[in-house]
Amino acid sequence: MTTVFADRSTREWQALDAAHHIHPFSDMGSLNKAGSRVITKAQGVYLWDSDGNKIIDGMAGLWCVNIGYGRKDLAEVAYKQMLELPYYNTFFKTTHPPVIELSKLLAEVAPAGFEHFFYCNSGSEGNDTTLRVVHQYWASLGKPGKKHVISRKNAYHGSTIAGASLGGMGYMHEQMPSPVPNIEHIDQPYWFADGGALTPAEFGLQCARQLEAKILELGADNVAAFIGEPFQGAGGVIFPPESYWPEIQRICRQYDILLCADEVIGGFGRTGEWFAHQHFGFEPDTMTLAKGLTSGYVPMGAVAIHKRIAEPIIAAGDFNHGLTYSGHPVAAAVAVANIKALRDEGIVDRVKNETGPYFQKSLREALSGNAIVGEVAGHGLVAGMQLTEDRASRKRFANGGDVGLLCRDFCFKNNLIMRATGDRMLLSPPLVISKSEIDELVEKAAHCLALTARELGRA
Ligand code: PXG
Repeated sequence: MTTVFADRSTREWQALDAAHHIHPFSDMGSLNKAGSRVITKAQGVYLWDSDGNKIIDGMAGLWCVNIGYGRKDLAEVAYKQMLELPYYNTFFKTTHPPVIELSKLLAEVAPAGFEHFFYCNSGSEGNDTTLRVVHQYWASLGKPGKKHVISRKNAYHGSTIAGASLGGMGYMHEQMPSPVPNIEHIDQPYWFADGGALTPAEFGLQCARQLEAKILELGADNVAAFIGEPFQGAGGVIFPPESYWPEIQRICRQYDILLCADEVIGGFGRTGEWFAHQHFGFEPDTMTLAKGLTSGYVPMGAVAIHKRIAEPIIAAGDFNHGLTYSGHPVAAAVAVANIKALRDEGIVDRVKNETGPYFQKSLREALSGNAIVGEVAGHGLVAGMQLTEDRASRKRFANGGDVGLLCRDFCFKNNLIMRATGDRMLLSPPLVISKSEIDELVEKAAHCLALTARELGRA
């Protein structure tokens, strides 16, 4: 097969990239000197770079390629849809078959009550939309005073101004002209770091009750919603204690506060359930969707709105929000093909019953003897490994992040994509990964973590 773009040498690609391309979340000075890795093709769970290295992708791209790379059926659907109707908008009393079919299908795979969907192009826009939906809901009930949204420190909700304001990343807030007002952050449920002598269950309740304290401080009449990732992804695959979400839900219901689940990473099978909140046993009012919605083949985001929220909004008249590409026909057509494949090929079921449990067990066994791995958190096909100076006391490394970067360098050299967030190493492979590919992934991850321990004189 000929490539879309003529072949160049790695040096040539890197020079052109350095000359003209500004990368996200990067120090361009040092990146341009070192040169980026040029990824040229992919198949299944593997990537190839411009030097011909075959790399196992333990991160499904950026937590998104749930269906795996190289699906011809998705490409064919996009091609056909582009020829038939490459674009039309969904403003001004119009619609089209792809967006209708997608909405019907999402209503089938989503939990009962999620029957309405608003479309955008990314998770960030999804959370901007969530904020708009929340405010429109309270306005439609005649309670416009409910304006505050409570989120969490170390949450990731995107990089638009609203997404980053909802998120709890201080280093992003520092670079914004001013954050969106009326957003408050409580602590994250990160037991390993902050749990002290409490049991995880006690700590989970304590963290959840910070929400109650914040609501009481602000006044329940002024609070619109709580937003959270069921498990924090970019923040380090932090799985909250089991006690956390039921208590959050109780508090939201008691004080009449909407519960918004950011399912951008957790959605579409990552934990073995269709949506991660189902794993944690709570019932949100809205869900932000992106990434796995199209498996990253084309950009798309959405907000799923429970009917108890959607109905008053629909009854209230104009909702003054929309994007040129809301419900884009090509993205919607790809999303339909992707979701049908995840469902009809039993991919999500396999994560729940087979590959997920196998991955979790293999990873824990392979790392049990590594002195710097303090915890393996996760479920299904997502895991966070805490690097620690002392396992027994859960003491973390003084320069949080240095050890993670050291490990990531070993991964790079060993053709493994494993992400580092501070001193946690993260894995989130494509959901189509086979057991033998899991063996390879776990073996490589364990090897790189062993090299890291040895470098620190701990093996
Ligand atoms: N919510 C969550 C939970 C996310 O993980 C977004 C919203 C924003 O989605 P968009 O499509 O606007 O990027 C995300 C995105 C990382 C990393 O380093 C994670 C994300 C994006 C970029 C980097 O782990 N998640």
